[in-house]
Amino acid sequence: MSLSKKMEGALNDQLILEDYASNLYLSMASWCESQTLDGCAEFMYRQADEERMHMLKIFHYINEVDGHALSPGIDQPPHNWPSVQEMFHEVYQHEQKVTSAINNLVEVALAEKDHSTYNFLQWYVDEQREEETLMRTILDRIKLIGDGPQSLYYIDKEVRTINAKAEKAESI
Ligand code: OFO
Repeated sequence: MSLSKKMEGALNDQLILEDYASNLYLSMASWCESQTLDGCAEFMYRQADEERMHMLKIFHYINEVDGHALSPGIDQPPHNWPSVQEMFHEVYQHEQKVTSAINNLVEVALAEKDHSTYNFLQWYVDEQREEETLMRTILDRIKLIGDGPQSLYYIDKEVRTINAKAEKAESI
């Protein structure tokens, strides 16, 4: 089987989005470290690696089905955030954007009657649901912890715990 040009183009566009997410999260990891938010940094480093893996999985798929995967260009992500709360809010918004891009890809696969790509994309549909839930959990905890004087300490501790759980769940 081979990819239609439309499907190939849409998958190549997704490579750009996944790669940008990886760069954005790497930049966030670095900012967290600069703020001595080491738990948040660990979380963002792991997310950056995951996004790179998401990008590569699509990359290999395109070539496997006789398309041509195009190595995505690098756009500079932001390097600073006004607060860790706002940073996580941006992560959540980015994940929502990726979810809607994945949904569009599924629509293209259906319109092209490309059942192989449709099946391949179901992994991403599940992954986006999990990632949105994870980011919402973090935002809810941040809201609960509030803005008190020690909030950063507790936010960082909480994110470290969430990260350890997510890491464990992935290794099962
Ligand atoms: Fe690639 O899952 Fe998030 O963006």
